[in-house]
Amino acid sequence: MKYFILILAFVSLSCGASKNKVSVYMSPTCGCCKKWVSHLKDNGFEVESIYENNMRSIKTKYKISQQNTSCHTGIIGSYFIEGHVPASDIRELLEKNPDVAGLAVPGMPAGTNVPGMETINEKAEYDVLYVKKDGSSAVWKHYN
Ligand SMILES: [Cu+2]
Repeated sequence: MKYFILILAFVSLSCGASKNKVSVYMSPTCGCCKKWVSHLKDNGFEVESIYENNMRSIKTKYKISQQNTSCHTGIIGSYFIEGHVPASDIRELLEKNPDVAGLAVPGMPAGTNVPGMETINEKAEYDVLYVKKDGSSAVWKHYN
C-alpha cells in the first residue's frame, strides 16, 4: 500500500510540475489581471504572479507587438499568453503544441464570456489570436 501511494505521488508530481504552471506578469494595480489569475486557478492551473511596473519591457522581451498587446502577459513553457485568454484555449494550445509564439486577446474586450473582464452584463464578440514566431497572427478562436 505504501509503495502504491509513493508511485501515485511521483506520477502527479512529474505530470503537474511544468505543464500547468503559468507565470503571470502584471502591474500591481491591475484588478482585471488578478481576476484572470483567479480564472486560471479555478481551472486547475498553478499560477505565479509577478508584479512588474514596467510592463512595456515584458512585451519587448517576448516580442509582443503593439497591436497584440493587452494588460498582463502569462508565460507557460515556451508560449506567451497575452491578455484575457480563456483557460480552455490554453489547455488546447498545450495539447496541440503548435509551433507558435503564443496566444493573445488584444486590448481588453469586456463581456460575460471574457474571463476577468465580466464588467458588463452581455457577451463580447472577440477573437483569441495565435501569434506565429515571425510576429504575424491569425484567428485561433472566435467568441460571440
Ligand atoms: Cu485586463
